[in-house]
Amino acid sequence: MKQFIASLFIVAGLVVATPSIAAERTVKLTVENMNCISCPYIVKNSLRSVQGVSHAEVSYEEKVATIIFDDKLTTVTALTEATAKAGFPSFLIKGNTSHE
Ligand SMILES: [Cu+2]
Repeated sequence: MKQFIASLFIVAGLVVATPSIAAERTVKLTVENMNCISCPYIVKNSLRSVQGVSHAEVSYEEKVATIIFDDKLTTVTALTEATAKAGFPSFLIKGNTSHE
């Protein structure tokens, strides 16, 4: 019973703590159509132009974009739309949502 109560407190703590850390998120997108070494720069610039993005790195070798953004200012959809508009459709492959 003691353990049960202790675990309840842990769960409650997590629920309370989540909103305060929810602002900054890191996601990885798989990026299509990158076929030369200039492409990552175009993708990177398209991502950095999105309001709320604080960091964007694109790996040409892995075809992966890593983005740090404020989820109060933008969404993953806005990020994938930004790369798609630049000619590079992208898809979420990993994100630190509250469920992970
Ligand atoms: Cu290119």
